[in-house]
Amino acid sequence: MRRKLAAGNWKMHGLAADLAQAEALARDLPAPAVDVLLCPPATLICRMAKALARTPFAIGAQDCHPAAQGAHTGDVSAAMLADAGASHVILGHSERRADHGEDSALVAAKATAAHGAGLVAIICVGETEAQRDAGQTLAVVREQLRDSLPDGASAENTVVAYEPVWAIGTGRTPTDAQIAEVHDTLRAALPDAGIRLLYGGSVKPSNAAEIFAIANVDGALVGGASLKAADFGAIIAAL
Ligand code: G2H
Repeated sequence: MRRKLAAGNWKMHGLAADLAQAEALARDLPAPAVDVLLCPPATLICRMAKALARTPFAIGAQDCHPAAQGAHTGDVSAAMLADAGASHVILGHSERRADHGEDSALVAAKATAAHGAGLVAIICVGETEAQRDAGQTLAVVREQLRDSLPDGASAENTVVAYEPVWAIGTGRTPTDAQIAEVHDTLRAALPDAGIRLLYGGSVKPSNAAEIFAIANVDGALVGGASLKAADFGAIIAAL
């Protein structure tokens, strides 16, 4: 039985003052029956890890460099993130694939680096609207998964998130049948039956319970709704 995971992706949102949202959520939330993870911008990892140290909340990053160290101005290594207090790192999010031209081979290299530093890699895959309209969804996510998963991926070190690009931040979500079809496909392709499979893309309190009831959905990667303590709390409670 895979334990459910609610992961909040703050993206490029959040200043020190916003830590109060996370602290309030951790303080007010009844002991969660699921794993909870918050991934703030890199600047807040250290402070959030300290603020939430005695709570069930884990802290994650949103990217890492594939190298352990070196002349890579502006980048952050997996070991640095672990040193700052992170236990997870999101990799291959479609915003990084689009904004920074990241391909699946680079995502796999980053995941290897994350594993080497003891981090759990949350590897994102998902089709664009044009790919879905062209009937390519399953082929696209299968290929992304095959090429993004590093050797040695297991339930202990890897989570996969299905995030249809057209559903991210748009308020649009796939039908239950569309989510089920992709999750069943990804599940069948995963090397370890214990690897958790999250859905991400416009998850909010009003649709969380329905999405979480779909077979092979082991939790959610939540963007916008994770920025408000009440909304993220409601999503955690729906898991
Ligand atoms: C998808 C998701 C979080 P949102 O990117 O990873 O964002 O919930 O805002 O669509």
